[in-house]
Amino acid sequence: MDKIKLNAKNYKTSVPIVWCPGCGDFGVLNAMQQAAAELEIPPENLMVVSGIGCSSRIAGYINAFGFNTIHGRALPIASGAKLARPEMTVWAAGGDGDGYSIGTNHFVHTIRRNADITYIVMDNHIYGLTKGQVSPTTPRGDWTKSTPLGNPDRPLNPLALALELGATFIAQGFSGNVKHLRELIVKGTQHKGFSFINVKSPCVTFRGRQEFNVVREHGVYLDENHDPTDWNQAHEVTQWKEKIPLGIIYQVQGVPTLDEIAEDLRRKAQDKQHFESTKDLLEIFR
Ligand SMILES: Cc1ncc(C[n+]2csc(CCOP(=O)(O)OP(=O)(O)O)c2C)c(N)n1
Ligand code: SF4
Repeated sequence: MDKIKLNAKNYKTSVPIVWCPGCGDFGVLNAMQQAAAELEIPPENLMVVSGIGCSSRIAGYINAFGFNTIHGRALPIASGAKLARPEMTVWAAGGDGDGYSIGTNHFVHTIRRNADITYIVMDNHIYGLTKGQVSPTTPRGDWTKSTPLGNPDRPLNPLALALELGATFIAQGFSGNVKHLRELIVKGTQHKGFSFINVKSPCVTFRGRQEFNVVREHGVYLDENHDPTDWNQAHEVTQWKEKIPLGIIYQVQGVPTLDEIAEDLRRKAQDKQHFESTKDLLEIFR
């Protein structure tokens, strides 16, 4: 039988989309659906796991296995899904509040384990769903509903954090450039290991439409002068103050993934039928 050619429409669902008109997350949804089609992933081989937030609703809007889990917990659940079904493509998605506040611990440990999943964060610098409180990426001094005198905290730099933690694929996209974002998602999905894509995805309701212009004015697309395999160059890019880097910032191949390590342990445990002592059991972890 001829293979059916998939297109972005095959990844749409009938679930009503309740995002505000103009929300940046529409661009991310389009890019994910287009990337799935380009990668020709049959919907039954794709899983989208999210946390809680406006952005996390995305799991319901993509025709695939979907799990809108609990706040900050998309990554451990996505890692578990990948361990159970390594042949599936697993995407985790959510917001900056979900991933960099309550979910920070999972961000750290999923990077450390190099789970072979793609994590797409819709970074709008605010808590949208709960109506406009400060988030870890809100710029210092900005007014929000929970910082009426201005945000007193320095914003978190998720790109620098991921690089320092040893992430094997780090990219940044913009929901206002769906084509570019689609390419990043395709490359992130093809990467063997944890791929992290931070997406500037404006919340038009609680931060305003001008956030699109901020990215258009300050965004710099990385070109052939940037070598993503060079950690020092990547580090420099993550420290930009006035410019916003867009593209693949860092990528390193050949780092063992969580499912490869688990498979190796499984094989070693099966090879060794009996354990004489705890010492024997511990041997397999060496
Ligand atoms: C344990 C827990 N704490 C707090 C909340 C309330 N809550 C829901 S979404 C959210 C933040 C959402 O912000 P973000 O992840 O940036 O997503 P956005 O809505 O901006 O897309 C919070 C604090 C919750 N659902 N569960
Ligand atoms: S509140 Fe903000 S993040 Fe939520 S749907 Fe509306 S524009 Fe998007």
